[in-house]
Amino acid sequence: MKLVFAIVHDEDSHKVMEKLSKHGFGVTKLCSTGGFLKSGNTTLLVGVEESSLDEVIDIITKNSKSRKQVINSSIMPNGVNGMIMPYPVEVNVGGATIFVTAVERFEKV
Ligand code: 2BA
Repeated sequence: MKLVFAIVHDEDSHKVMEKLSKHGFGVTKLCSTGGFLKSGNTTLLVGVEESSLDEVIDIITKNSKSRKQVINSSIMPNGVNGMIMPYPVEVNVGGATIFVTAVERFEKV
């Protein structure tokens, strides 16, 4: 058995969960925060048999969009009396960041 951790955009999470459930996969949603943007995203946990792993990754990939997001980074420009100026930086976020780990033991009691 494998455990899939998929970090997706909040706006995609509902659709991804719906499709996974429709295909019979169990899924748990965790609210998470990215270290770089410091804004909310969603981490989905999916426990799955190895034979269905590709199907799960395919569903997540097909339903997670890539987006551009702008953050204000602070820089100290030369010659402006040491003032800190906000500087917009554009980054590409997602589709999805996916980790797959082995499950040593699985119990449902
Ligand atoms: P954040 O850490 O908020 O990162 C958002 C986006 O900012 C990233 O998108 C990436 O394009 C950019 N970014 C991240 N760190 C950067 C840096 N040091 N310099 C420049 N740009 C940077 P994604 O790569 O699609 O990642 C989306 C979210 O997935 C991340 O949100 C984080 O929550 C998670 N993630 C990504 N890689 C991870 C990893 N190796 N381990 C754990 N979580 C990860």
